[in-house]
Amino acid sequence: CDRGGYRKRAVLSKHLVTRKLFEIMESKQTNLCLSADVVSSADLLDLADTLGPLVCAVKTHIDILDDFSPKVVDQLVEIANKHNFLIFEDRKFADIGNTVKSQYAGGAYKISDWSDITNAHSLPGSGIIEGLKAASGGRKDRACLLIAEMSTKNNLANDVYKEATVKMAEEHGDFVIGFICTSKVSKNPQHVHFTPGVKLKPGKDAMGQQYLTPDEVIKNRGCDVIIVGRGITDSANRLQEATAFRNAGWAAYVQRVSS
Ligand code: UP6
Repeated sequence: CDRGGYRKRAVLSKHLVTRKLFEIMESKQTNLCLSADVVSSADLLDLADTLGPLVCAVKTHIDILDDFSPKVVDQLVEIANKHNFLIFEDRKFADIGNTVKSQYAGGAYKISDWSDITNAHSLPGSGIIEGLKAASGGRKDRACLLIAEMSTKNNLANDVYKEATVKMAEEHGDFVIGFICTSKVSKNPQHVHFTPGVKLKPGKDAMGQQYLTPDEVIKNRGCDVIIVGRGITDSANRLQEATAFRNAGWAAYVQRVSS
């Protein structure tokens, strides 16, 4: 039994970004987050504009662009507003508070200026959250996901690590809105579970990535958002493939909440 669908959870969520995300998911009927792991700005913007109507969020690795310029993120924000999706920079911060503060707000990318959501490893302890929060200047429209589990084979996140990560999230609900994970790690309905390593068929890649299906992730494991990269970007027809993921993710959600 589900503890309320996305719509209910939008209403009870205190964080602006959580509310906005659940509202987008419900109104666009999608729990698909596109992982736009491409190396050209033109390709990134084209993907965001073409697939924007199908997704609740576009996840970037801004530092893999060969031709980054600040203009790219301005354009990405425009496209996000046009199609109503959130931007999620998958920075995976992992340093001391004082360092991540500069990495988040400064440097070449100024992530906190344009990305609604970012993420961080919980490994350094809660100082990393303090640093990121300080960099966001108390903006209520900025949020962070903690990496509770990874999709990769032989990763080191054990149950103790996971539980401590969830506790950290609970203690920083004004900035941490959920997790990167491969299962439902928190029972708090305000926590959003984002799951990478998703393809239409289970499998793996040559470097430790492991794939689960949308059905497994959303229906069986109770996660909220599927993150899909190569399953879409490697396809000859990205629009058709993204539609297939969107439909599969949504059907799995509908089955979960109606069971
Ligand atoms: N990602 C994972 N696994 C994790 C955390 N993050 O795959 O545990 C990210 C990768 C990539 C995307 O950095 O951007 O999710 C997955 O891409 P793929 O669908 O092409 O495998």
